[in-house]
Amino acid sequence: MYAQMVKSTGEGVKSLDEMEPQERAFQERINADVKIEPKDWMPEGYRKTLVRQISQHAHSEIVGQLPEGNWITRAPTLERKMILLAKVQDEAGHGLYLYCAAETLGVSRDEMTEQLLSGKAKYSSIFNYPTLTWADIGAIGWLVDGAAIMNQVPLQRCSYGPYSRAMIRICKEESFHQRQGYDIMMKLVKGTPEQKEMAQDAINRWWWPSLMMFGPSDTDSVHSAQSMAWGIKQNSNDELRQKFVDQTVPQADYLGLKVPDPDLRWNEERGSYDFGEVDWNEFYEVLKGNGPCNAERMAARRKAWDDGAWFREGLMAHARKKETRIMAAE
Ligand code: FAQ
Repeated sequence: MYAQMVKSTGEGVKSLDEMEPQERAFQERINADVKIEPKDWMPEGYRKTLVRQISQHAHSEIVGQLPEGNWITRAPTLERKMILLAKVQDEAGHGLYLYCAAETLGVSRDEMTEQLLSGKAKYSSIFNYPTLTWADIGAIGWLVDGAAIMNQVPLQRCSYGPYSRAMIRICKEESFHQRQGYDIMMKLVKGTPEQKEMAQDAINRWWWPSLMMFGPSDTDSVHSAQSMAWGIKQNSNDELRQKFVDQTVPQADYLGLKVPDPDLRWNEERGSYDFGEVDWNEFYEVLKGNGPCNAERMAARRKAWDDGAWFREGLMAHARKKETRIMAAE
């Protein structure tokens, strides 16, 4: 049984024998690959873990519009502007599906936003880095969406139905995003020496932050063991990071770009790449709010929330009026 398997690596994960009957029945459903739906009984920890992960994922999609949105007016051609605009709109849509999925767990969108603005909820570390050149838009599509797909394809099999179904739609769009990023990189490496240099500079700056997207190493991951036992996560952070490196290094080779890792080498025995240690100090500093763009991103979200206050108030007033009219007619 999966739950017992996880116990050997994860402290605090109960085995089936240690569970009360209701919790045991719940775990057995998960072990049998039956989806959990909003009205089903679930342990409070399962609900909280999902709210945390899904809302943080939703916030990431929304905050993730900012670094790319920055380039919409500066994209080099009309076609590139249209593609980038569509991509950024897709990210907004992903955020909305995910907020809706989290709402099925009894948390409102306003509460989730308040948690983001108060610093209680996180969003992905990757969006705290600046987009300095057009090549960064290529690198985001190729590396950031590439890492996002690697992480999100297994989430399509998440045990919670609404999250799993949202991920199926999102993954379809993410693969277009990854292709458009790679296409930008292809154009740049085939261009002038300056353009190729710009592409190399972008991979130099985005490579390590992309590896950080998968989260802390397995030994430091707080939630993995329980999340895997609950079928929320299917793979550990390090497993997915390794898969991403194995998939992406040949793509960099094809582009003629150098991955900025002196320790990167093919390991014949393991059939995958050995790679250097992520700078975990940098990762945790970004999580604490000390990344290059944390303050700017949060200021943008706060401004959007404040600017929308009149609209939210208007909607509520309209809903109240409508309700009063319906009640008066009854
Ligand atoms: N950044 O115990 P674990 C995208 C936090 S979407 C910030 O391993 P878990 C699309 C973690 O929350 C990108 N915080 O946690 C796009 C926890 O803190 P907490 C977002 C991070 O949840 C592309 C603590 O560290 N994707 O890119 C990060 O089991 C282009 C301990 O970590 C998702 O959210 C990080 N990188 O595993 C959009 C996917 N890593 O909550 C626009 C869904 C870890 O206790 C443009 N999420 N932390 O305060 C997941 O798969 C998981 O939540 C992980 C982390 C794998 C991110």
